Order: sequence, then C-alpha cells, then structure tokens
Amino acid sequence: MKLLTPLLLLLLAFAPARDDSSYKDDLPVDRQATKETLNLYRNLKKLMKKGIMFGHQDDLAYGVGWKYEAGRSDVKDVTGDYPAVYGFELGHLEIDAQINLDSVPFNKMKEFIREVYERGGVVTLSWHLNNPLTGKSAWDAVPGTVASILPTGDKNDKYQVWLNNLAEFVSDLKGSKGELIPIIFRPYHELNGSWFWWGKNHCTPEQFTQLWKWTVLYLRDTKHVHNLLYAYNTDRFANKDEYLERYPGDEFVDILGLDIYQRGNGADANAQFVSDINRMLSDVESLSTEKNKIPALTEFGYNSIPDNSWWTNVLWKGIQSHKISYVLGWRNAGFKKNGQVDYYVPYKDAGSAADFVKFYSEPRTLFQKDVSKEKLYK
Ligand code: BMA
Repeated sequence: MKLLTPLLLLLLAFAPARDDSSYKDDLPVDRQATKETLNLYRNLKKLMKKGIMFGHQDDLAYGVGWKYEAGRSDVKDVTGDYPAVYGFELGHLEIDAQINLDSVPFNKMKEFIREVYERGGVVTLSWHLNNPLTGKSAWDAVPGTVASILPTGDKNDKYQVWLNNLAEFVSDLKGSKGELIPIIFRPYHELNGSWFWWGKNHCTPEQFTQLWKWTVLYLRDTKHVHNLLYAYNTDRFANKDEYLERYPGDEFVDILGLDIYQRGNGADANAQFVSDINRMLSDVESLSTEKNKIPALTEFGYNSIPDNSWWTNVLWKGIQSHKISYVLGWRNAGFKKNGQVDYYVPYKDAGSAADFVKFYSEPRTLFQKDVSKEKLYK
C-alpha cells in the first residue's frame, strides 16, 4: 500500500489528462481553473454538437404567482422538466445587502446554486452592480465611472472591496465533496448599449477593455478564484466590428454572447426577429470558431409572449440552425401593481405554454434531464 500510492501518483502525473488532443490549446481564461470548471468548459463545447441548452433567469426563486416554493419552477410546471441553465443575479452583493436587487436573498441563491449543481445543471451569474462613483444603481449611466475604478482612479479601492464580496460569494459555492461549483460569470453585459454605467457612451473602448482585464486578473490572480468561466456579452449589434469594438482579447474571454429582445408584434416583427437573431448568431458563431470560444444567446425575451406559437414559429426558427451552447430566457417577475404580468418563459396558464411544450420536445433543445445524463462536471 505504501509503495502503491507514490507509484499511482507518478502514473497519474504522466497520464494524459483526457483523450482529447486539443486539450493543450483548449484551456479557459483561468489556466488554474478547478477540475470541474475545466470539465464544464470542455463539455460545453462538446455538447453543442447535440443541441442547445435552455436556460431561465431566477427559475427556482419565483415565477408568475409564486415565490420560494421548494422544487418549483415555471419551466417545470409547463414541461415537467427543469431548464438546463439557471441564471441568477448578484446586484447589491457589492453593498453587503442580504437580498439582491430583485429581492432574492443571497443565502437562498446559494442553496439554489448548490441544488442545480447537484443535479448537473449549469449556473450563470449576472451582475447589475451599483454605480461605484455615484452610489446609485447600475442604470445611473454617467461618464467617468469606469475611469474612476481603474487602478489609476480614486474609486479603485472601493471597487476592490466590491470584487472581494464577489470572490467570497463564489468561493462559498461548494458541492458535496467540498469542490467549488463552476460558474459562468457574465459581468458588464450589453456593453455596446448605453443604459448601464459601463456602456458605450460612458467610457472609451480602451477603458472598457482595461476594466475587463483588470477585473479578471484581480479575481483570478489576486483573489485566487478558480471556478469562473468568463462571458463577454453585447446587446444587438450591426456587424462583427461593432461586436469586437470592446473585446478585451482571447485570453480574457471564454464565452461569446449577445442579448436580444423582440421588439413589436405581428408577422413583420416576428420575421425581423428571426432574421436579426440568425444574422447575429452567425457572427457570434463564426467568431467563436475562429477564437475557439463558446457561443451563446446569453439573454433573450419577448415580454409576456403575446404570440402563442412564438417558441416554435419564431425563436426556434431563429436559433435551430446554429451551433450555440445555450439560450437564457429572462426572469418571470410576475404580476406588477398595475395588473400587468411580466414574464419571458411561460407559466402553466400562459397562452404560449402548449407551444413551449413543443419547443421542449424538439430533439435539439436540451433541458435538465438531457444534461444530467451528460455529466458536465466530469
Ligand atoms: C432587468 C429587469 C429588472 C431587474 C434587472 C436585474 O432586465 O428585469 O427588473 O431588476 O434586470 O435582474
């Protein structure tokens, strides 16, 4: 026994990590990513051959007409299955709040994330972090904010404290064996729009890329966070040049994404959406092939889905020919005070629920049961 262990270690050290010859050239941003994170990265790439994972923001936290009911999910109410990808939101973690900006308690979020990981789902985290310069929200889009948190700016110390909170949160996400849970981290999304303080009109491309790189290096090398894959994510864009205008470089990005919401109703608006989504996904897909990254539709939606066949007739038409990792539907915020219902994925009484079941039944749409089999972390 005594002799066997060192021998075994020696053998393991020289054994190829996997039978995949592209392994050496196919590493994520974080060369020290944990084993499970590396496995996820590589399995996400492989899984694209089988289909597109369906995701939903805040899926386990609440839906239309309910909140925090153990095991519940609007996607599951409609299809009998959970989504494959689950988005959660970190906004207000930076200011030490107990609940996020959409009222989800951070301790509950951690439980959801552990639950997702245990059943083999994928977690992605967005961050509508407050404006560090003004102290107001992420939508307080004033010029100079990005400059103020760069290493040369006078809010850099404050930004470091905020990143420390983030590092602490993701380092506390652990599986049953104490292993860190891999996370697709999606900061500074919709970066080519100007509605957030990190948006296009409020900083130069150089400032943005500096912010991105510095953030990655701080988390990875200073805080030793090794369970993140980094997603770069624009809003709608006109062409590849616009998409890449603020791209920080291949060594700082794992996933190439875009967000897109349908505008307007009716046949023309539907056709426009299909054509827009096709064009933009083609660009993101070809860039991903070129750069060896993972393409995804990091957010999409059509609020309250006023077209009962939208899932198969519009969304599926836009995405079906593409090789992308996942699509993430936005949150089902539910009933508002004015009686309107905000939702982006059907709940059981929604008009498009039956069509969503058809979408679910498409062999190339992947939900929880499909991905559990894939063992994405192994
Ligand atoms: C937006 C809306 C807001 C929410 C924010 C962060 O798109 O859904 O209601 O606060 O995302 O999740």
